[in-house]
Amino acid sequence: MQAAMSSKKHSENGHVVKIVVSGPFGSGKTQFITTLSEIDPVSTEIKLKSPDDQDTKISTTVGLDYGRMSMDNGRIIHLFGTPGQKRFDFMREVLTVGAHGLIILIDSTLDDTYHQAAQEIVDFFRERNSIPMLVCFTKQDLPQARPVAELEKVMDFPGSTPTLPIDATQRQSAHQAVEKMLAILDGTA
Ligand SMILES: Nc1nc2c(ncn2[C@@H]2O[C@H](COP(=O)(O)OP(=O)(O)OP(=O)(O)O)[C@@H](O)[C@H]2O)c(=O)[nH]1
Ligand SMILES: [Mg+2]
Repeated sequence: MQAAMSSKKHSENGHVVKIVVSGPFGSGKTQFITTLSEIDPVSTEIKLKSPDDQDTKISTTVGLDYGRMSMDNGRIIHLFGTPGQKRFDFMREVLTVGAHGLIILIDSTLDDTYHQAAQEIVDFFRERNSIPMLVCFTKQDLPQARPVAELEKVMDFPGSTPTLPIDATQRQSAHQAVEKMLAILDGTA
């Protein structure tokens, strides 16, 4: 990732940006990358053995997700998704090497127990590195989604971490998250 090491601004034409997409099990990481990628995304899904995890979820990521997209001005964005299951925690560290930005996806529809798991992931990154972070609350299109203000109260984010409500299944909504991440990296957010 040579270009990423240069002192060019992230918004400049031709600049390559690496964004890691993380978050707890089932928060929408694979969906987010699939929605945005301009190439066939690389995925490492296996079927879930116990479908009691979530009614609609039949598979889980066991390695990584990878997708690539380009912005109107020529910026190339590499998206790397982590697995959500705890046994693959080490992949977060592996995938974060050389990353410019971190998007944490958190499911808006679940209760506070789930958000403790989300908090562990936020703390994991907070303790290990200082990569700029954007928190996106997914599934905001679903009727049971909790309001962002309520979710923010349940969680403790570093400093003034920006947050965004999204629907990871909709390109426009997911795209806004990447735009916001780039604005954070460029200091124009
Ligand atoms: N309606 C709606 N469904 C979503 C959204 N985000 C994800 N989903 C769905 O939620 C389910 C889980 O999404 P995944 O993308 O597999 O979640 P994940 O974070 O990759 O899961 P793991 O890799 O197992 O941790 C899938 O059926 C998605 O289509 C969203 O914003 N809105
Ligand atoms: Mg996944």
